[in-house]
Amino acid sequence: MARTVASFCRICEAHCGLQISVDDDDRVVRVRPDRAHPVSRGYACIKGAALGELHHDPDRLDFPQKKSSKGWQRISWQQALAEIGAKVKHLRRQHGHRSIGLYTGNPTYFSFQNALYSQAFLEALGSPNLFASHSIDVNNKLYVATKMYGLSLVQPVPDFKRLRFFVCLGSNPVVSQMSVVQLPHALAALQDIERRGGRVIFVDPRRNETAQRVGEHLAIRPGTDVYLLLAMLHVIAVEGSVDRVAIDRVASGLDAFVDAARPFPPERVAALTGLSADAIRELALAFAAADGAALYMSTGVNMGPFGSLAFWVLQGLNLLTGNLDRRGGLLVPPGPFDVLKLIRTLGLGGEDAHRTRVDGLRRVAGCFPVAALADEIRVDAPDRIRGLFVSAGNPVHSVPHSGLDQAFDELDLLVVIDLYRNETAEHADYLLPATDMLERSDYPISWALLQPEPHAQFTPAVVPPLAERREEWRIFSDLALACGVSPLGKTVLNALPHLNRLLRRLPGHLEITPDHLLAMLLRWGRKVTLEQLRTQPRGVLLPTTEANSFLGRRVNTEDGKVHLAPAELLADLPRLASEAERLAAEATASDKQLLLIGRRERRSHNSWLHNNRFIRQPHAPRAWIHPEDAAHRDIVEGDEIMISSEVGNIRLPAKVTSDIVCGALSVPHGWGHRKSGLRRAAALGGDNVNRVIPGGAQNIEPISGQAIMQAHRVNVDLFEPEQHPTETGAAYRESLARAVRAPSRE
Ligand SMILES: Nc1nc2c(c(=O)[nH]1)N[C@H]1C(S)=C(S)[C@@H](COP(=O)(O)OP(=O)(O)OC[C@H]3O[C@@H](n4cnc5c(=O)[nH]c(N)nc54)[C@H](O)[C@@H]3O)O[C@H]1N2
Ligand SMILES: Nc1nc2c(c(=O)[nH]1)N[C@H]1C(S)=C(S)[C@@H](COP(=O)(O)OP(=O)(O)OC[C@H]3O[C@@H](n4cnc5c(=O)[nH]c(N)nc54)[C@H](O)[C@@H]3O)O[C@H]1N2
Ligand code: SF4
Ligand SMILES: [Mo]
Repeated sequence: MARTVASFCRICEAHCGLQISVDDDDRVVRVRPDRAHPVSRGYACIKGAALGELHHDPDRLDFPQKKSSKGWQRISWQQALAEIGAKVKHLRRQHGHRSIGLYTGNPTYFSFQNALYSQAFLEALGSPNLFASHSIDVNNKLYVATKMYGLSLVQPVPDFKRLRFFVCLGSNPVVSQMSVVQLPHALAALQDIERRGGRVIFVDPRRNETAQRVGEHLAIRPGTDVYLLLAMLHVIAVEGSVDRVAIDRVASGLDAFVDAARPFPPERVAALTGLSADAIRELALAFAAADGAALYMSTGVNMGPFGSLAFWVLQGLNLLTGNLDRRGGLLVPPGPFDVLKLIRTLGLGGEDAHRTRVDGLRRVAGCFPVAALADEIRVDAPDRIRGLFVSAGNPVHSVPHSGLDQAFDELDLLVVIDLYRNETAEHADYLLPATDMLERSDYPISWALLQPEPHAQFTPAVVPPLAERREEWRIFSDLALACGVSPLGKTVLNALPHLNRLLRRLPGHLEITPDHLLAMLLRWGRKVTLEQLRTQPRGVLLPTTEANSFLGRRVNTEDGKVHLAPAELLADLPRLASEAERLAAEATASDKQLLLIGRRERRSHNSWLHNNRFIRQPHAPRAWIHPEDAAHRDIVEGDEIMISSEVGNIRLPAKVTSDIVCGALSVPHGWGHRKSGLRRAAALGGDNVNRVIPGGAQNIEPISGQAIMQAHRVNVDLFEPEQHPTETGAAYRESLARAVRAPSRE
């Protein structure tokens, strides 16, 4: 029956409300922003509008497939489950529980059922070998929150509606809608701050697309934000003074925290960051004086060489200036039920004793750094990883030069659960087709603590699954049964004692769906029930977060105080001095390498929406280079340039622009689909920037395991085909020519 229903997008944190129109044959004919949605209020980006095309894309995986000598062959679910189950049983028997691993990619955390059932599956198999995309994204934030607040998911969110001073480091909200905070239509929210007479300041080596439309811009040298933040701390707490009594009441370690800033007065930091000492001082003083302010940082800094130190100083500055736990500053929403308690009970988000075999790396928020995965597959140990499941991820493409493509070929079993045959799937033995977000029910639980405007919404599946696609909860439950273990794992069952009791009383064959679990969790929270959410498809607003509801009350450290001087962070401080010396020397050197940085684009989402015909990405992106750096290398707009590092090289057309600082080069990730089942994406050309970014466990931030992906030194030259005769594939040149001809829509 033709119908239009309210649902919401789950591609990014914003979770925009959508109106989805479906015809008599269950074809999704139109997806529009929902004006009546209480939080997104009619905002959605082109990716959300493209969900219908995602659902009907002819390149989607529709059936289980098995790789054979003749290529991919369609098989039945029954065969796939039986063969995978037998293989896993054999590997565990021969080599132990640790021989099985799981990588969960970014879309996992946008699916209640995938997040829950995939991790429960691995736990049921008795293996700690869980790897997740957050170690190539935000591990620094998760680690620092564990150290300062006792749990990884305590990530104070700016109170955008009341803020008067917002400093945004390394984020481009117009394009990304930010990260680790739920803010649909970020541009409007930021413009409102200015309209209220407040200030918005972007710190970015690029005058990014947001800074072009709102606020002020400080053009910083890549990888140096930590020095800027320390200089701000210097101005505020070394040169100035803070309310010691108030701080000591809720936090410990103030002196050691402030001491970290002593070596970094603005005058010294000016030479490192490329900002003037006056600008740094003005920023610090204005921030401290503002009536309601927030410092926020995202991937531009997370992925840099000092992501953890930077986030630590940033959190401390928010607290020292009295902006943490106040209206108009930053708040810690409690969620629809006690999410922190649940996480604590599940053992996620704190610290555990598991370590990787090779480098002894710790898990952060329950997961090992994916940069270590290739080593854990190749290590000469009896229980090295031999069987791997990859769910909603594309690590071969998204992890810096990782050796994963070769390591995956050494596995005895690789199973990929995805919407597409992506680059990782090319190395798999089995492909299992998952449902997309229109084909499954959902509640955005991973983001429940990250809502400046607390809100609860549930969506049932909008359409039935096409072909033989299956929901992840069912895939993981069936896999568990085929492997001879219980579908929900011990931790989930123990965390929900009433569920455990219920299960024992139920006849054995009855299934517990994600909706059952959700109903139980919401009932426990007593704020809203699933029945209510079913009748209000746009969800309900939850009470606004109270000021003074976090500090001294919900901080999860042993003494209930915020830890301002965790030993692990203090121990990382010496790295700052050696890098400062290197930066100072490079600032005066001639013939410089450029610092490679990333960016995102509106019509793109990591590595997975380039195939979408509705989005119509016109061409692969260009590398931004400053006119002086270009002139120095005889590069003009549209020229093909070669970017090379110690690990590889890539080629892209250049965009010459003074919107990027001299000395930096900006290239987005996720591109260069050549070997995959994404036919349209492959035709767009482009190259994968992760081929020039050094990877592996040597290139992670030492304490959090976050892969370092910003500010690597690269050589940049005009590409001259006659000097590289083997590099000129006809197809590549053709796509490049197309890219240069097409109008730039960046
Ligand atoms: N150089 C560089 N590298 C980066 C970044 C960068 O800035 N620079 N950014 C990093 C960041 S922030 C992230 S989050 C990672 C992402 O890294 P990954 O999560 O490993 O990769 P994605 O490209 O997001 O791929 C997601 C996959 O999930 C599939 N998928 C989508 N929805 C579903 C679903 O509902 N179910 C299932 N089973 N599959 C689904 C898609 O088809 C796609 O193949 O990349 C990181 N890599
Ligand atoms: N359209 C679109 N939206 C997305 C995504 C996407 O791929 N496309 N991905 C989603 C995901 S997984 C994530 S994690 C979020 C990320 O969201 P954001 O963190 O906002 O990511 P970006 O949009 O890449 O913005 C990062 C900015 O950091 C700047 N930068 C680079 N290096 C440095 C540096 O050293 N210092 C400073 N201060 N800035 C630097 C870049 O120039 C860029 O403008 O976006 C999400 N939303
Ligand atoms: S901003 Fe775009 S991708 Fe993100 S939730 Fe909204 S519609 Fe989806
Ligand atoms: Mo991300």
